[in-house]
Amino acid sequence: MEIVAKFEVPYYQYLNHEGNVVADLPAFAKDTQELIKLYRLMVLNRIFDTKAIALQRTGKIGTYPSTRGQEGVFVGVGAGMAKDDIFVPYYRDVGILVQRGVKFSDILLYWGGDERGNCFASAKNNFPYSVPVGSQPLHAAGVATALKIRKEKHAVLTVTGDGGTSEGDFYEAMNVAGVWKLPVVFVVSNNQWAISVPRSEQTAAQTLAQKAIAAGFAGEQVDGNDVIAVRDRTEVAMKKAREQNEPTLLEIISYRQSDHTTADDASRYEAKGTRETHWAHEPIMRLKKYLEKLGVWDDKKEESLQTECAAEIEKTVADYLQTEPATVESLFDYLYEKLPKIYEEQRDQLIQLGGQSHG
Ligand SMILES: Cc1ncc(C[n+]2csc(CCOP(=O)(O)OP(=O)(O)O)c2C)c(N)n1
Ligand SMILES: [Mg+2]
Repeated sequence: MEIVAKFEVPYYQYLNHEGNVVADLPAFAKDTQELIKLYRLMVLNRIFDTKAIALQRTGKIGTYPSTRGQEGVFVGVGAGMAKDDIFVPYYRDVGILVQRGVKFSDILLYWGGDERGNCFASAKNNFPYSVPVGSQPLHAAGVATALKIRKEKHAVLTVTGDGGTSEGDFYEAMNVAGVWKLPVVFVVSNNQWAISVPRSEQTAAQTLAQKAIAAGFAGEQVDGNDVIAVRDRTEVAMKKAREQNEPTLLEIISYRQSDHTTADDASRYEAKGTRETHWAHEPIMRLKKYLEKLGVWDDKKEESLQTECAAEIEKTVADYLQTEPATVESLFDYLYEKLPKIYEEQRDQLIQLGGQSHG
């Protein structure tokens, strides 16, 4: 017997959960202003998240997938991308989209059932939200193929959940990315749940990162509660995709500190106390501890940041609530170039009945 192949999956962390540096920091992380920017974005996203859930509870939006506890993942990935890169989002990617020119008010509009919130007119390098699980990697591989044919030196990034990695589509996209050497990064946001299915029942694979190995490229794990690690590994992977047409899979590990969406009740399947145990590792407190140790953060700065971010979110919520509602018949607008007769009749009936959507 001889060994014909051997593989390794590295794990990246720079800040441990006590806020101590455990590895050589990347260059950007030596600039405290850069770290404060990341910190602010995580705080802003959490305030938005809390507000979005309150809006759903009071009937102002339809449903909402929380990002609580996962701010390090989405803020770090967004910060690691360049403006000209292309982003193919799944439904939990608020923290990335808002760094790429999408407004929080558009995100509320979308979850309020208004497709105008999903057109991202002011942020053209982003695909619209696509909710079918596992479909995004295929779209991303397609875009990466186009970039390669056009010889454009940008890269594509897409995010899939841990559950999404069990879909055939996910493997097909990875396979083609490997064999065609596509400039694409597959982020797997491993929040340890796919609605009620825990990671342990999702796959027998030891890591999700190793799924890249079968497709012929590298996979690595990143501590998703360490925003420094997430930004750094995203930057490295995107550079490799742009410059060498070499794909990467980043399995970014965090914990879903919420129900799956506002339509779910995790207390029916999540063991009592689990969430609280994981809370000790959440990303905002970790960076705050580090900033305090550096002597660049204190209670006064925290208070003014909280006030400033809350005001920004209040303003965006007001923008959303003041948006003229879409007409109900607009639900027929985005499926067909020319509406089939049967739908034309239904559309006309709706117009006769009158009525408006959100509000
Ligand atoms: C093809 C498909 N099957 C099922 C669903 C219903 N569904 C929505 S989210 C979800 C779980 C996804 O979990 P994961 O991929 O881990 O992402 P997370 O929501 O945890 O971020 C399922 C099964 C769907 N949207 N699309
Ligand atoms: Mg998940």
